[in-house]
Amino acid sequence: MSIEIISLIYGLMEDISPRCSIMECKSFTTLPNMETGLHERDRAGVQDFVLLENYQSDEAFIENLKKRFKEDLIYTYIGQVLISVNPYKQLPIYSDAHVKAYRNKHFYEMPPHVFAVTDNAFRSLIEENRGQCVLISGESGSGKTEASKKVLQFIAACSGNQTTVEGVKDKLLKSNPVLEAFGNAKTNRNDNSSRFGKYMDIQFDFKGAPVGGNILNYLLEKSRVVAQMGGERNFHIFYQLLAGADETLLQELRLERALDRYSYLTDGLNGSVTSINDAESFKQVQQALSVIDFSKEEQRDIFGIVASILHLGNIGFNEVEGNAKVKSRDLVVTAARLLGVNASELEAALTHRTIDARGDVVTSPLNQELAIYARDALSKAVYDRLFSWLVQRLNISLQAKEVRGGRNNVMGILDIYGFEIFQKNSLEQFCINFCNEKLQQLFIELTLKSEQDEYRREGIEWIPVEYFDNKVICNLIEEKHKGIISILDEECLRPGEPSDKTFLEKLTQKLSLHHHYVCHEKAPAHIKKIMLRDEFRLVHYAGEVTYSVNGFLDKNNDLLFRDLKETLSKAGNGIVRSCFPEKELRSLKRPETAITQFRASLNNLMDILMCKEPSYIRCIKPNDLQTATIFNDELVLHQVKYLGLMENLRVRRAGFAYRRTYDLFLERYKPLSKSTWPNYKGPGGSKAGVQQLVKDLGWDEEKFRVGETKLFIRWPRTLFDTEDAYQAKKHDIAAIIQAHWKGL
Ligand code: AOV
Ligand code: MG
Repeated sequence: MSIEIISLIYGLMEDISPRCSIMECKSFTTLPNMETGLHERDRAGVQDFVLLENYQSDEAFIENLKKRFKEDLIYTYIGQVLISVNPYKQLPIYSDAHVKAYRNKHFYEMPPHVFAVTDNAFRSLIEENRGQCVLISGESGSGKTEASKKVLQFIAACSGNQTTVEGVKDKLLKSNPVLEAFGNAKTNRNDNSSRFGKYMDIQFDFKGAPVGGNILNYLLEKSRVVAQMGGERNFHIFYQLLAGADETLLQELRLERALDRYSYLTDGLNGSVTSINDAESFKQVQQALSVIDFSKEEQRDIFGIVASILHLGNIGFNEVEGNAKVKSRDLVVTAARLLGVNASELEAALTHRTIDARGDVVTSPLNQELAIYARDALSKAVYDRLFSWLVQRLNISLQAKEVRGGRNNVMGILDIYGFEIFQKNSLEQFCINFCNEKLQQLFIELTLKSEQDEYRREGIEWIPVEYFDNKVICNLIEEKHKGIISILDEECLRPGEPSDKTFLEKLTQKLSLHHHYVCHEKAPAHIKKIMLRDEFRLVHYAGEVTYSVNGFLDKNNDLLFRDLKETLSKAGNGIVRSCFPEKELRSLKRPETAITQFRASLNNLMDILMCKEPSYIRCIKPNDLQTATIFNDELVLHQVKYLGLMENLRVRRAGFAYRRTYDLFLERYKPLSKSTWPNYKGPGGSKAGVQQLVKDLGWDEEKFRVGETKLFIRWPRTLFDTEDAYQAKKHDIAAIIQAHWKGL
């Protein structure tokens, strides 16, 4: 065989470039979506904002989103970033047929969809062995959790179907109703609001079948267990249990169906929510628990804990000579029985406090106020630890039996609580909004900054795009020694009599000159009018939020009296016992404050995400009423602005859709020119080879730029044409080879 034919075969087998694989085995006989987008422009706007003529205009941007929203087209791209507008109604776009249609398609071949983003990420993972993460952001109620479920649905539907894999997929899917029951609640923003952050890794084998998973949970808003704002509810599970449990279970738990019997359920919204069917959800939770192999005993313990909290909430106290006395002992007995602890011991622990000061053990009675505090701290701690236990237990069940894929064969999905502004905002909102700042920072790092940095590095002529970098706000919150978190911790640990008030004074003293911190004294008149003396205000990237410092110190200290911990460490309820290990009592180290733990876990999360290839879903809420069809221009524009979507578009528009290293580009497309086939032999290496090649292909100057190490291509169409030419050539070459073999 001639050398030429051998190298031809070699060239064909070397179907290289992972990223080039977007076009492998694909002849674009159908017009790519970018083109369809152009044709459809009038009816339903453009599918990719990059195609928007008036791309600098806010109005044009909103108009496009709105036009599409009215046609039930809720997804639009900015390049590879997916924008999703919550339709607040079920759309017929998530069927198995849709999954099939999006499977193995090039990103731009089909209309924008969360499935397209997932398929793209999934293929990068399998074909290139690059760890992926899907980052979903947007404010409360914008559709993050729903989007994360669609990602999971797509992966489950299009990956392997052996029995073992089916089992894993089932468990992954069933983990959602369980976590939502215990971790979601109705808020004034969202009937099914996530009150915890969730990062889920799905692990695949080398064939692309899911073999396991792992969930990381972030700071549950546990204060909700004991109190809710007007119009809001406690966590779903309490209502589900009361509505859905059969009579036998209710009896066993000593519960009655009427919600108003329980003090922990009567603070906020007293009753049911039309969008929620608690009884039905309870059945799903029970079924899910069985699929995830929770034993009967574990299930009994779980519901025992939930019921015990309802009973604890009803325990009242009298005060006799400054000492708290339990009002109704039978409630203590019931709660103690469900937790599996001694009733007298629980009663004593609720009304006394033991302090062990270097071996000097002193027990003193609590007054009524402190006893209530102790009771609520107990309920919150038990629920919070039950939640973490559930996540750990799910993880055990999801653990991959045997991992044969690479370490990178992992796809992460991040679904956190969205940015929120309530009437009253406390430490919980502060943490949630801080988390959103960090995520925005990551978006900036990974898209705006890194894109511009690459142009600079490659020496591509470039007009920098201005964007707001929220690092300044992240620093204001988390900078060591100077930030709000440090000031809060310092105040919590300080001897003397620190209080929320002294904390606020310190904040103002140290931060009043900061542009993103507004204190009462220095607030402009119109803000001062609406601010109270115990409040401070932060100018977040997504809007201004006024925080009330009431409770900041308590919540951050997160103190559970030793007597209660001790009682629980001996509990007969196995879950309770494992959640309050004895060794915690023996530890002399002061536990880290709530916010410090949260900051550490967030920074850990950022590290995990930084080393993965991200896909972005930016969710937008069309109105504040949770209803379909209303598109509030002003509300949407606000979100578009703070999500940095206009900057995102400008960077994208000014930039180049694709880039390839010279080596990879040349290796693939060298058959398209005589000067590069079978190898480019001229001076200047692959860079010069590529320059020669594109010249021979007749590319005009506007279509590309020559960087230091990469070729930058402005429009996808250019690449599609080249790929089509390559496919045609490949076909011809294959025919030549076949003829050659026949001739032998
Ligand atoms: P969130 O996760 O972003 O809020 P959700 O995903 O819970 O918001 O969405 C809120 C509600 O909007 C859902 O319960 C659905 O009723 C509806 N919804 C969202 N996306 C879709 C969709 N694609 N199709 C149909 N309905 C949808 V929060 O967890 O509060 O930040 O903390
Ligand atoms: Mg959510």
